[in-house]
Amino acid sequence: MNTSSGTEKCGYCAIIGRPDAGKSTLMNHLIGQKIAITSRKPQTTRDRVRGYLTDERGQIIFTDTPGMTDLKGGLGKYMTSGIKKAVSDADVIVVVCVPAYRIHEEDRLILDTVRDIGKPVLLCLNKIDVFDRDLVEKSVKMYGEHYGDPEVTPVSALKDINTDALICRIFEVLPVGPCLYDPEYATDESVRDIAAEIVREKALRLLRDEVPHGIAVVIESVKELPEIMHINAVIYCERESHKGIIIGKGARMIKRIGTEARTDIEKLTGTHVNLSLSVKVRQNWKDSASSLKEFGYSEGRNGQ
Ligand SMILES: Nc1nc2c(ncn2[C@@H]2O[C@H](COP(=O)(O)OP(=O)(O)OP(=O)(O)O)[C@@H](O)[C@H]2O)c(=O)[nH]1
Ligand SMILES: [Mg+2]
Repeated sequence: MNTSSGTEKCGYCAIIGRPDAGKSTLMNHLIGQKIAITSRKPQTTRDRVRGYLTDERGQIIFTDTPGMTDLKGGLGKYMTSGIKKAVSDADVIVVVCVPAYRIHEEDRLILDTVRDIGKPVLLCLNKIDVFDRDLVEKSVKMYGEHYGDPEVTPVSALKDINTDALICRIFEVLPVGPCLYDPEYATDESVRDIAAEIVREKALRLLRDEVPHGIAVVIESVKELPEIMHINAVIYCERESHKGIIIGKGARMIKRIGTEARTDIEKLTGTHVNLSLSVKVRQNWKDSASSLKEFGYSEGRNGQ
């Protein structure tokens, strides 16, 4: 997509940080569209997810990543390799932290890891809407001093506070170059992938704690007709008892997951959606190479 004026900027921006810092919420708000799923539960994001922001200054290609923490098992390895790939592809890295009186140990590790890789690193403190001003100011100073970034950007992704300042900072450090993606679109993720993620988000948000991290969603078919899109999805879980919880009494839970997911998919696609959900058990799928592959958590989808 060459619409270059010669001063236009374009490049890749990886969004990294510890689980639950608000990375996916931030990316969605920066690009103005819900591409990445979010929830109160840590380790919501499993895949790298790409979204673009295009304006007269150029194009920022954001990559949202899974929360950086001690990720274990086959799925953990997959998530870690996705973060590494996003960082190595990036022209600029945004590290998302949350205001605190002391620098969180995981933030320290992340900052120490990225500070020496020779790329611009912008630090942002998210969720300022829920912290008092004094703490936010102290945190900005403390993170800035520790990290040598005098311009730590305080933001609220959820309330869209000061996110423009972050966008300005990203454009400042991006290389000059023509836009790489069609400005009409905010992502190159497929409807299939986003639909699977939306179903997983609703399950994450609605289910009891023991179930969510053991689920995967596979879209078995998508059929687009002129007025309606038919989607068949399977929610895989690890145990028979989890299956019962996901379906719920009188199938109430699965119906709720389906209704909420359908509403979001309809918003995204702008068409009516008929979403059929079923639930299957697949024990230990998170450590099974063949199941990980079948569920899309293998080379290719994460670009390794
Ligand atoms: N109050 C407030 N909540 C926020 C803000 N940004 C994100 N959240 C909430 O924080 C929770 C986690 O947000 P996510 O965007 O899923 O966090 P994440 O960093 O992508 O999490 P992982 O994918 O698990 O690493 C959700 O409940 C969000 O609604 C913010 O600016 N203010
Ligand atoms: Mg996330």
